[in-house]
Amino acid sequence: MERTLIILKPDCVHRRLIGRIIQRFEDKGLTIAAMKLIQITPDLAERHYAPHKGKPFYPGLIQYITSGPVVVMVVAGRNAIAIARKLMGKTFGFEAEPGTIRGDFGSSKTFNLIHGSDSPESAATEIALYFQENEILDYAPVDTPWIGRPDEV
Ligand code: 3AN
Repeated sequence: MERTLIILKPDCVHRRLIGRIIQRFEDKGLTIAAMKLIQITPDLAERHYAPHKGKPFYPGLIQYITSGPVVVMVVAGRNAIAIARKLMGKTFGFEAEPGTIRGDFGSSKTFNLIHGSDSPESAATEIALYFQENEILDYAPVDTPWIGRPDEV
């Protein structure tokens, strides 16, 4: 099953949107395989956002992601990475389509509510930054047979 790292960023936690946003992942049929509330340290933030180091928005990004509690989750399911990115919408709230998380809950460039891995490689790297393998639970919710046939073409 494909896995992706999702972070509900500090604006999401402060604005009490955790439940409503997690609901969208559940509604879509994805599975929460791991979840915790943490405060990201500057050191961890720098490792997570290493690919963006040197970009003009990098200092603000580190400041934002370390500014308050976040919810980190491993979300699993077939095509979990692409599905999560579609649920999130475009990076900036003012460009994201209505119906998406960013499109419905924000209009800012900086405060964009949520992170989701953008490829299987970054998902593996990012998940390892936040979770030990034994913290990630491998289980099949009872509705799994009705979420999608494994042999569908
Ligand atoms: P996404 O989160 O949609 O994958 P990326 O990977 O292009 O977006 O950027 C990573 C993060 O960097 C974004 N989530 C956003 O918080 C931040 N970011 C990217 N570009 C800007 C920008 N021009 N101004 C402020 N923050 C930005």
